[in-house]
Amino acid sequence: MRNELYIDGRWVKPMNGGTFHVINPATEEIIHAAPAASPEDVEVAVAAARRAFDKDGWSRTSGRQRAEYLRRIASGIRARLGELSRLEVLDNGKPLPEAEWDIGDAAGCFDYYADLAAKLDNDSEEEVLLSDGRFLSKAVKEPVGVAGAIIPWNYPLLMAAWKVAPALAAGCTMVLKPAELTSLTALELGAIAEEAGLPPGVLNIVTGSGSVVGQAIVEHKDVDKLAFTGSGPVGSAIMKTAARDIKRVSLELGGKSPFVVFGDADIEEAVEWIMFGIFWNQGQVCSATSRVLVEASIYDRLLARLVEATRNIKIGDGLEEGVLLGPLVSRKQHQQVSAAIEAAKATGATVACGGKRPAGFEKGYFLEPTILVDVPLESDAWREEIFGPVVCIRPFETEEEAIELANDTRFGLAAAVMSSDDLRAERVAKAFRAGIVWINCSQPTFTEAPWGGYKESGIGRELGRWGLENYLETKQITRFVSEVPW
Ligand code: TXE
Repeated sequence: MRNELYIDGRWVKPMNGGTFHVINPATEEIIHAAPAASPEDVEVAVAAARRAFDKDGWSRTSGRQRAEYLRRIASGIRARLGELSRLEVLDNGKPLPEAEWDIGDAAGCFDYYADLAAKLDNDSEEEVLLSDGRFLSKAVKEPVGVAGAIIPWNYPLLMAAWKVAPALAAGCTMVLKPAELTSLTALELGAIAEEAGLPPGVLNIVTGSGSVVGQAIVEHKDVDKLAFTGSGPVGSAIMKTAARDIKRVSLELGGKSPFVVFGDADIEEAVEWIMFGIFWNQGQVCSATSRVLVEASIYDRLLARLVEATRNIKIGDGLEEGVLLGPLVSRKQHQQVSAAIEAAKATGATVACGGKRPAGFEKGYFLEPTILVDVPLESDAWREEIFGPVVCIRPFETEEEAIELANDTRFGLAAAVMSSDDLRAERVAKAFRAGIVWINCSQPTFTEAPWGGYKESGIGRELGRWGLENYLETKQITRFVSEVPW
């Protein structure tokens, strides 16, 4: 485990010598003292990124050259998949198979953007047809500059990959700040970038608190673009500060995503997808389908099966074989989610199963997977993101009512529908006001497909070619070619 920051291609101690504790959420043990950067460290990191972009010429390298580095980073991640996955479990708590999945995906993300970087060599210029024949015009894609990335703790390395890979592919340089709860694998990414021979300053990794290190990145005049994934209030504050010098922003914030199950859906399959949609990663997923709406005709049967299956979920340390639900990431998260369950009960909701610390777990931030019914529509439990293994479920009578209930939220990240009637599923998918919609499934995520939210769930899209666009500017170059005077 590393105790230095990765700045300008070197490993350095924070200037003020600061550290913070890394806690294993399964045991509550302090496992490491991670480096706490200061605003002065951010200053050096941004200066290095600026120099690498402007003077050292990363922005002028060919896409093919950048693709080489990205592929080497992908191989570096794959070569250390086992070690990185274990670190992720120690830091975040998730079950090991989930961590392995994430790390493999992170490597895939670098490979994918390597391909797009190479393609940019041919795709970055596009002829623009003008009505005035005296001129020739083209639109040219160029990297936006120095990007600052601030990421959350639920998918530590994967969220870093979602931002670092497209930024570097586009020709941007970057200062990355992981969440203070999960810094370990982000620092390892620095070591992998170093081994890949990435030029100094192209990727800088500064760990520490949001209000100090994150804020310093957000406020820095030499940062051209900010990419953030995290809570709504912090996203909103970042957008406000970014407005001061018109920084580009992309934000991926929370959600309260609905899952609509019609009476003609297969109940067993629906139960599987609902569980995947809310209990994977302990429900700490921005797109978690936390509000389930079930057609009244199958509601009782589906609820009974869901409760039965949920009670069978094996809870434990993420490193233990067969565990499907690990601890929440931190004491604070455990307290918040537990408080949300208590508040739901106080508003009249009933706990159909779960709702408390599991028996036999005195230590660790463990919480039973929880199903809430009779949740009032105006209550926080129905309207606010809980970000834990807690699902609210209620019946509906008509398609119209289901759509209305699904869209009655200030969020719009994801939504899902299950029905054996393809036309209906397609109709409902189109009616959802959400950036990601799943039909007859929930949560599958693809590096190639756009990811991002409507409404208060964010702005901009990550992944796919849309993710690359986040880090590109479009320049018009027009040439006068006519003999004819003006
Ligand atoms: O988020 P924060 P937290 C939601 C979820 C969760 C809640 C709180 O509901 O319960 O947010 O989680 C950095 N300037 N999501 O407190 O604070 C911080 O260091 C710059 C949804 O962990 O938003 C971290 O790196 N940066 C979400 C990152 O922001 C600041 C994933 C996210 O932390 C900062 C995580 C500041 N002033 C939480 N303050 C999703 N969309 O997936 C904090 N940070």
